[in-house]
Amino acid sequence: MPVERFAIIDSTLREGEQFSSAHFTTAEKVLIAKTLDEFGVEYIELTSPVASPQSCEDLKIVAGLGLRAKVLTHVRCHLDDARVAVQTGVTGIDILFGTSSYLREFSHGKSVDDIIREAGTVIEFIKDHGKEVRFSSEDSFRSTEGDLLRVYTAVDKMGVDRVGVADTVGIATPRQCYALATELRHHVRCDIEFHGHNDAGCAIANSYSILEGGATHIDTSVLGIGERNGITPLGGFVARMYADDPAAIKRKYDLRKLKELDELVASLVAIEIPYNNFVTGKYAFHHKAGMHTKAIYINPNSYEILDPADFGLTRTMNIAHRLTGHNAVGRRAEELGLQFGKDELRAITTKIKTLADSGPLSMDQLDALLREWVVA
Ligand code: HCA
Ligand code: CU
Repeated sequence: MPVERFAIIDSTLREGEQFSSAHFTTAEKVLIAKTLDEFGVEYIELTSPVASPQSCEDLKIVAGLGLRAKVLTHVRCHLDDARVAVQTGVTGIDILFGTSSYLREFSHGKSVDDIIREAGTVIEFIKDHGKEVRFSSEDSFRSTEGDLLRVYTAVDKMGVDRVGVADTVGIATPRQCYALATELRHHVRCDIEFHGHNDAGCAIANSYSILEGGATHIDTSVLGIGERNGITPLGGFVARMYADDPAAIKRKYDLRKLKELDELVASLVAIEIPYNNFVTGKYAFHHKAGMHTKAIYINPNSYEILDPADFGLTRTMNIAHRLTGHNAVGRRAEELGLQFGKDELRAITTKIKTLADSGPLSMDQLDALLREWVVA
């Protein structure tokens, strides 16, 4: 997939604000926005200005920072909301309407014709004010395809910049995402955005598949924070795209900022970065078993598709355990300036494995054992 073609809409300051423990102050929003901008996301989406008086103030402040990233806000498909949003200095406005039978029956009670008519008024108003406009259908994957396509086709004709596909409940599969995008490409000329929740663990795969099908914009948040267990995480999505084309991703984004972003947001919402997090998890570049460490010493590509150095990180190796191998032990000995013959190295390795059978060893213990072997 041509990596140049897609853009990231980071929603840490909108979807992310809906995360259980998120409550960003103005200064924190500014810091997150600036760091995202340094990373290079193309868009930053903030909470609706009608959510609260402070939300409106903060939106104006972030929109006025002069960032390279375009600043968006996210509002309901109401003229009242749009009227406030166009006065905040944002580049674009994301509007949202529920098209699924659930939302039509249990939320707003409107027909598809009502939705199209109301969207028309709001879209026209926003365009008249010279703003980018995106129309998204909430809970897209539980909407009937006929309804969805009617709505998207209509808003495309009205001149929206993007239509948004939202997997609000995290039910979509990669195959469905691909199929919907290819179908949509036959009906709309505008860009296609995807917003995917991660309830069933498919958010990154869905984002990737929908791009393959012809989508152009992906919503992310730092660490994936959002409602429930959140949406496509920025770092994981970028890792997926990097795996396709490292050089192109490095040109597009400052990957070395990812750790700072993950740490910043984790601390602001009072969580730890998960141990298995993409790229920035404590063990994301950790190697243990003998077969792995042996190959990593020779060529890191053998067990790493992401080069930690590209993200400003370093790999770690654990060789003090019973799954270790003589190659890794030999390398460690070399690092300590010790030389052993092949047979000796095998004997030392057997000793390490036997010791480690009765409990974990530390690197210090392993180093001591190597040094004592020389003396013995
Ligand atoms: C929600 C709204 C939303 C909107 C996504 C979008 C969703 O909080 O329910 O505007 O594309 O997941 O549907 O975040
Ligand atoms: Cu959402």
